[in-house]
Amino acid sequence: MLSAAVLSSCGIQQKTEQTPAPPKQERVTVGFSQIGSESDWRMASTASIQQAFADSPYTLLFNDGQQKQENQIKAIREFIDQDVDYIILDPCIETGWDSALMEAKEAGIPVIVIDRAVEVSDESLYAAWIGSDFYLEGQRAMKWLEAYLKKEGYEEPVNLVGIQGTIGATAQIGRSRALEEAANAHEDWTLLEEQPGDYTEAKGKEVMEEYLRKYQDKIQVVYCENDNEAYGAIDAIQESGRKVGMDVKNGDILVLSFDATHDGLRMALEKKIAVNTECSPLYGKRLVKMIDEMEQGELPEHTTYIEEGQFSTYSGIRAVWVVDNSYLVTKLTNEILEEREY
Ligand code: GYE
Repeated sequence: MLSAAVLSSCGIQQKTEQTPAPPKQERVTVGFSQIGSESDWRMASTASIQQAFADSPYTLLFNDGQQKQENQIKAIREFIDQDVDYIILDPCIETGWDSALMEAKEAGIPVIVIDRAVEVSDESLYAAWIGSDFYLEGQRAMKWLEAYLKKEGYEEPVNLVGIQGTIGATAQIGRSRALEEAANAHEDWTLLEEQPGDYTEAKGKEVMEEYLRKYQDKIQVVYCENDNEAYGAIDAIQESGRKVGMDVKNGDILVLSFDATHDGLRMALEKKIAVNTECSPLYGKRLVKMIDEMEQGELPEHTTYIEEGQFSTYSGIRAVWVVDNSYLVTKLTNEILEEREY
């Protein structure tokens, strides 16, 4: 076969079919600044968003901020330069976003904040926020613990340690606050120490090892601010020769966790995590729907909280009360675990 170059060099004109080009339809482009890939939750959030946009008429530009705010700010500026139609931001920490968001606003690009929140001088700097009530999650965990110890007739003093998330992240602020308040509210509870574990398994393990060295057999409860930290803490406890479990009276260390990812639920089924308070990472479809509506000219809700569950194998607590509301606790089963996709 002769190549086009040879044909043209022989002076033979190639005939190309002249079908009229379809009218150019600009695809709506969405820039997504993700925090990083620190946890199973985060991977599930990324997958949910990428999948939903792949199934949508929109083009998603994805940026991984590697857990650094400066990278996320850079990504926002790049999205502005690329003239995207929307920006989705999951902010690693709450503060420091004013100028980047102002630049997006001036460029006429609506910013949808998801999961963690931003603390800005002017709420009109972003179009909408959708995420979890992290303080409530923490309160539910603490209320469950209180009810559990009571039901089990545990009357000794309780020493707790906290492994926090990334300091300054909304999820950390809310969950730590709930722990601190609950410890203050119970005379016989002592919060021995809190340290950040950055939501990672490695850091969770490191912090727990330090706690075990420092406090030895004084610890009854460890409050992990996500599942990956809990996996690390569980490892550290088991390696130290102590047992994780729910039999606090006989020296088990009781582990509380958040997220309720598949592995987190599996460990709850094995009673290594006493109660796992859910935090949903499934933002994808909600975001596509929100953009569909905004494309139709609708204004999104400025603030939306996601409803979440709580799981334990312990059937003695059906619900916990926080202020005036009661929240169901789901008895964890194999079927629930099997249904959990992330
Ligand atoms: O709990 C943790 C993740 O912001 C709610 O971040 C999210 C938290 C989640 O790394 O696993």
